[in-house]
Amino acid sequence: MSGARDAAAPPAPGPADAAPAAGFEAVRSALSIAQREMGAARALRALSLLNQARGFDCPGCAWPDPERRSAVEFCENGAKAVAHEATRRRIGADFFARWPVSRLREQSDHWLEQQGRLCEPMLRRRGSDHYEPIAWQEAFARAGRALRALRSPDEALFYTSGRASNEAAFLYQLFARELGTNNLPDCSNLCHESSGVALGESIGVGKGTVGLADFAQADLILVIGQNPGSNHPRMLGALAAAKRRGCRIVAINPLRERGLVRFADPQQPLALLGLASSAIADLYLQLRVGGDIALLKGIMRCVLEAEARAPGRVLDWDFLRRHTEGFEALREDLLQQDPARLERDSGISREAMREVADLYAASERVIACWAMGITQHRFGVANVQEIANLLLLRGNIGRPGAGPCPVRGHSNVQGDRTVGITEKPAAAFLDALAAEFGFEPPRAPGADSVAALEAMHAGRARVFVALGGNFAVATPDHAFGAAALARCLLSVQISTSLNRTHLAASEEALILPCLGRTERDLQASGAQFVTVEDSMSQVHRSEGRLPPASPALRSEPAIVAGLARAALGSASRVPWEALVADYDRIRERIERVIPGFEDYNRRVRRAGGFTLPSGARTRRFETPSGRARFRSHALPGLEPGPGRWLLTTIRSHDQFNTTIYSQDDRYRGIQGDRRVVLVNPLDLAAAGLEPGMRVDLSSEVEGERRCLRGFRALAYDLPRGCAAAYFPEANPLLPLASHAERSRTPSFKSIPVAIQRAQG
Ligand SMILES: Nc1nc2c(c(=O)[nH]1)N[C@H]1C(S)=C(S)[C@@H](COP(=O)(O)OP(=O)(O)OC[C@H]3O[C@@H](n4cnc5c(=O)[nH]c(N)nc54)[C@H](O)[C@@H]3O)O[C@H]1N2
Ligand SMILES: Nc1nc2c(c(=O)[nH]1)N[C@H]1C(S)=C(S)[C@@H](COP(=O)(O)OP(=O)(O)OC[C@H]3O[C@@H](n4cnc5c(=O)[nH]c(N)nc54)[C@H](O)[C@@H]3O)O[C@H]1N2
Ligand SMILES: [Mo]
Repeated sequence: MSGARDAAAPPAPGPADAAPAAGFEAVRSALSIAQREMGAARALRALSLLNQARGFDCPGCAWPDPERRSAVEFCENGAKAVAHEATRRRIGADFFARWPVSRLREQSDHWLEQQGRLCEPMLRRRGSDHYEPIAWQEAFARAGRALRALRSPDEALFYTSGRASNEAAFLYQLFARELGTNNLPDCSNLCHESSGVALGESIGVGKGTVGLADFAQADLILVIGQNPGSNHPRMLGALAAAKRRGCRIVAINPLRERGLVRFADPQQPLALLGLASSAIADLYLQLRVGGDIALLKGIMRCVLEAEARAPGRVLDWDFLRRHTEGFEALREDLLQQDPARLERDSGISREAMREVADLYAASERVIACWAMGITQHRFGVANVQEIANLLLLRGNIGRPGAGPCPVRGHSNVQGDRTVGITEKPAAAFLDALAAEFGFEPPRAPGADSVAALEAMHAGRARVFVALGGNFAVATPDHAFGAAALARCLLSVQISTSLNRTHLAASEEALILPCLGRTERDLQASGAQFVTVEDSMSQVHRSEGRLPPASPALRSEPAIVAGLARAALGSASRVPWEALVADYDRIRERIERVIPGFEDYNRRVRRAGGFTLPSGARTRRFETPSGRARFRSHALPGLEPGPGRWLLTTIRSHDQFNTTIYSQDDRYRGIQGDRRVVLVNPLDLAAAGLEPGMRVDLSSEVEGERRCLRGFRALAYDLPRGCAAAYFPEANPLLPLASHAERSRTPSFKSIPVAIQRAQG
């Protein structure tokens, strides 16, 4: 049985161990992309402002900025995200005159995004195959008329992607709610919703409890179902620094990801010259896809055994008695597990489980980090709650150096939730909104991302508005998404660049191009900044300084206000124009509605901003009983069956979600092709397939059969019976109905598939 492998073990049959992640290679790649897209001068200016106190927040991931910043406070992939936004390429009216929508549909997603920044508002009229320019006021009026004409405000959907600022997002939800709907699906539904639901129940708050300072104190950090080398590269710096202090790191991931194996810190001169790099993971558990519950139960069983050998010395009894409930039920559940089944389901040996348990029991302060490898399963909520169980056993929460750390994706996805982007608003929030603005917000829950697609498909929702994102590509079952949008009367998309969702066949479509993070935002009262909340609840400012891609662009808050005024008319209780004239006025409203933002405008102007309060951080658990709760879950039982694999979908090193920068995936040694499926070499041989061979993938989930043709099978170091393919190429294999229990996050990370030699 495979299991834990020492990080110093000989190279595996995958390309992951070839060289350290980051280092010179990363800096060179970042600079060359930046220069190609932006030109030398603009690149230098953009990168020197990135993540600096008076600059803009990186539009990439939500990893926080350290208190003491270096001159180079960004990573290779942050630089790519900035280059993509600050590119010199433009698409305006002439482009859309040349390209009918039907021909744009034939282009790849990569090609669409690479055309450059959208420059002016565009309208595709009913029956036309072309987008044509439209004046801003006319665009707003058109959208306003369509929204007013609906039989019910619940026929409108307001999707948000997590790049929107607090100010834009607050206005957007205000608009939807004054119109009369809670239909606010967002990318969080597709992402960390499982973490929010699970932690809310377990510890009374749907967010993590650690800050960067805790990384400097932990003795053990678990990195579960996360690939920070590509998706949160600056986290590797925090892990390497922890490592230098003697902190141990355990990686739990079916793929041996290079960034978790070895890292050369681009901020250290020796590392840049290729003279120094650090090993990251002390222990690397290559578990089976979907094997996390079995593994965590196995580890917890070993912790209980250690407690039995040294009663009173392993578990934190004082914490358990004072602050938790449900421990006895957890213990019973663990004791009745069959250890052989835990090994089989996780693919990890008992010895390796014991090794982690011993490390865990010997560590005073433990942090558990996780991302999409945990949340995007049918049992995503259960996964997160089993992680919380492990932490609770030794009181690893609410004290320095310890706690849960769901590492967020989009740079402001956490902030968007905080300021009201949710289809299930709390009553207290709605009460505060009502008191502040003097209208009665709707109380019935709205549609999440899955329900939004279903509603459009069934003709129950007719107008689709999106504040960023690429909804039809980020979601499962692309054909269903396209058909759903095609039934809408109107789609209105506030965007920076062209993507496939703009090409959906709704009767009419508007593209409203907006300023990006990097760009100067001038309003009536002068230059504005916006604010964002990182993955660790730190709220800080972000101010664009580059000249806008086009003089016709408007800011997201201004576009939302324009739409709101047009839809709600003069009867609206919100002074939209005044709020947009000076974003301090928006922040004053946020402060009055949402707890934790006291003195917002002053505190956010301080270097580093401020941290939002959270009860769990001080062991005040805001659950009904005031205690943290152990929640046990059944093993999911994931045997994909003979001749089948459990497929997980992953991001390459050269993409940001649906935006593909290139066809390469440097750290995994894959070049020039994204339609690939990674399979264990022994599995390939057993199935009579050869590496590089053309294959078809098919799935049979929820009674539906789907097939994707023209993939290439690659031999890769991952457990037998498991496979991996890229998001979004593999999304058509997943039906919309397959999602996590309770959080309804699509099960993007466990799709049973067959892999067969390509037909014909
Ligand atoms: N450069 C870049 N940065 C990004 C993004 C990007 O696309 N590009 N996206 C942003 C967003 S929105 C998000 S949500 C984050 C995503 O960040 P991640 O969650 O790191 O991204 P994924 O590629 O989805 O990777 C999931 C990891 O989980 C592992 N995994 C898959 N299945 C399982 C499983 O069953 N169990 C376990 N334990 N592990 C599993 C995979 O091997 C992979 O290493 O990154 C954010 N940052
Ligand atoms: N199979 C599979 N599917 C997945 C995932 C997976 O791991 N596997 N991950 C899921 C996850 S975690 C997420 S978060 C979703 C992502 O879903 P989305 O957030 O909907 O998708 P993105 O690709 O991030 O959106 C890219 C588009 O956003 C627009 N944009 C970029 N910057 C800005 C800006 O500053 N303002 C505005 N208004 N628009 C902007 C551009 O037009 C760009 O085309 O995908 C999900 N889908
Ligand atoms: Mo995400």
